[in-house]
Amino acid sequence: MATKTSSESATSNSKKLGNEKLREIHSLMVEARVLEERLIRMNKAGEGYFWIGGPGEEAFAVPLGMLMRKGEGIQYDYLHSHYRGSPTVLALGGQSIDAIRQMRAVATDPYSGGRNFVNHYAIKKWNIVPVFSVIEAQYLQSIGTAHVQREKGCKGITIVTGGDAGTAEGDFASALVWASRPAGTLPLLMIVTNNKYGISTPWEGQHGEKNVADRGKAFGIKTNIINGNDVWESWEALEEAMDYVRTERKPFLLEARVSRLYGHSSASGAPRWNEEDCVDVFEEKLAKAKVMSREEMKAVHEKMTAKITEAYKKVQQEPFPDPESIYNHVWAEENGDKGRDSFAAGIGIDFAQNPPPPAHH
Ligand SMILES: Cc1ncc(C[n+]2csc(CCOP(=O)(O)OP(=O)(O)O)c2C)c(N)n1
Ligand SMILES: [Mg+2]
Repeated sequence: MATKTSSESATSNSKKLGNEKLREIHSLMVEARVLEERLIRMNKAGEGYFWIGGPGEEAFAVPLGMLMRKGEGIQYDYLHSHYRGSPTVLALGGQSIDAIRQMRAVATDPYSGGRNFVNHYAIKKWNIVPVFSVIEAQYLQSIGTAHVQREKGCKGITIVTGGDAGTAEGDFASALVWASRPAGTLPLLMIVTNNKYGISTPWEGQHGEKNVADRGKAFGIKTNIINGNDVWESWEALEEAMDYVRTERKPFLLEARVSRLYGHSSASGAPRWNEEDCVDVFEEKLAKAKVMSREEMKAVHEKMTAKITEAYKKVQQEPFPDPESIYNHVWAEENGDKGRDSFAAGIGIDFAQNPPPPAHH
């Protein structure tokens, strides 16, 4: 049997996904990358205290956003994302300017009003649950929305993403148990993007198991391990896993091997690493399959660079939060200040006597 050349398999793959869809994926991947590179530069220039984000996960994270059933409430999919999900948020329709706002911590940041790290999204109208910095706790939180979706017989599913090192946390192990109980299996797609590092600690010294996904097998959970740097492989694996969870109402554990192109975060200096770049890989295949010419790709990069630069300049003119807003959104809206005041009374604090500190900007 003749083996396919990489050009031939790129062509057959492209047919399956369709040229228009491939161009859309390319555009989103480039926008996500240009955005993250701008965020890194902002941090290095002192415009934002900390950077962490998703460059290297685009080939997997863009298809994830495109394939989700987007909307608000339990009939739609929930996303409990980790802090590398910016390509997914863009693919769902999120605006890159909002990430720049959160980076600069301005009041116009719609996710946290300028109060949280960058790439800590929260978009209620699309079921994007607030991202938090405590790693892997999102796996346990995801049990909650998946449980409600199971109880109510919904079409919606719950999707949770996290890193490889975090799977050492008990929260991940508990999520495997809760998702797979035979008396109440959950419609939960558990995703681990494995970049083989937890900050500066390499995978090899920390994991007795060969693959994270293998841990699902002990619980009867369906699993798959894929090359998350490949758009087609990611798309197909996600489609299959989502279909399974949606129709069977059972969990699926998907491990995507990805690159970490700028190290862990600004805490490690965010230098460019010499790892496989999924945008380069994708462009090579698109060119070979004649889906896009190199000139067309260059035009996409230029367009996105101009878009992000314009957004960055706009954000520079936007105000920082009023110090008085420091306690906003800490309590559920219906409790408002009463929630704050009864909490304060409980611990013996009078907020009127302890106003927020003055602004330092
Ligand atoms: C509960 C908890 N422990 C430790 C940390 C510090 N911390 C932040 S990111 C990180 C490593 C995460 O590695 P991994 O899960 O592989 O995700 P990656 O950053 O590689 O995508 C650690 C230990 C934290 N944020 N929360
Ligand atoms: Mg990792």
